[in-house]
Amino acid sequence: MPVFDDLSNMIIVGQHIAAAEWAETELEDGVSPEDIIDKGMIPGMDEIGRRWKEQEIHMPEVLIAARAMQACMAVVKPRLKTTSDTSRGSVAIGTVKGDLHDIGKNLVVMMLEGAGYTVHDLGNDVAPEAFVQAAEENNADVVAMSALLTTTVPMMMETIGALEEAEIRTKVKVMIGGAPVSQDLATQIGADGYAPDGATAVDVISVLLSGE
Ligand code: B1M
Repeated sequence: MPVFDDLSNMIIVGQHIAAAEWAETELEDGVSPEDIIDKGMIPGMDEIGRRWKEQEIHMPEVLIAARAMQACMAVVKPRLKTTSDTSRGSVAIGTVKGDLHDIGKNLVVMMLEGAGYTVHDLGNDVAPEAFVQAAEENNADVVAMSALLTTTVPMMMETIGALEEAEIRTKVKVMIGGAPVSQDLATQIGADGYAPDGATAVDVISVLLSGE
């Protein structure tokens, strides 16, 4: 039985090589990628968040933990099962303008790809016009926006405005997520869906595209 706390601790102290090796070994032993993410990686990053909030650590510690998180994701990502041979739909996703947080968004990307969606990952600091362009160029079914800062949440509304201005709002569904975001906010700004995590994001998009 893997001790997921070991992985959480490696993330916390930023041992990116050891963390990636731990994930690799446990995957070989049959542990599921979802368990590695949910029971080892995310709790590690949550603890980093708590320590930063309490001012027990500073930016360099956060950055090395983020690097360990990304190193693990690189190992886990190819092992997430793809549940479908054909694409279930096209999703243009990014973290909104002014916001550099991309760990959570990257996890959502992994879950969506694993579930069989074609994902166009626009990265972080994505301007409203860039979401519009990506949605048009890729004929996206969904525009998915992440924000981690309360100050960048208004960019979600601006992006929805840009989709309306480009006259493609009726062609795409809009989903939002990220720590300062909620279902109430989604309703308020006219987004079609909200997901608190990657697994729910898959379910929400599935419902949005089924037209239920
Ligand atoms: Co920043 N940061 N940060 N940071 N950082 C937070 C978010 C903060 C809460 C810390 C705190 O003060 N307690 C705070 C925001 C406060 C607020 O506005 N409410 C904060 C701040 C203030 C800042 C800076 C302003 C600090 C400064 O410079 N003074 C600065 C801003 C830079 C910028 O963006 N312009 C900054 C910088 C950074 C780093 C660069 C050092 C680094 C980011 C590295 C990176 O992402 N590559 C960083 C980090 C790592 C954090 C914390 C510690 C961890 C975030 C994280 O990765 N969590 C964070 C504290 C915290 O969250 N407790 C903090 C793990 C991740 C798996 O969870 O991202 O929530 P999360 O994603 C979840 C869900 O939210 C959801 O699914 C994911 C998986 O379950 N989800 C979606 C996310 N996106 C989704 C989209 C969806 C659906 C679900 O659909 C589209």
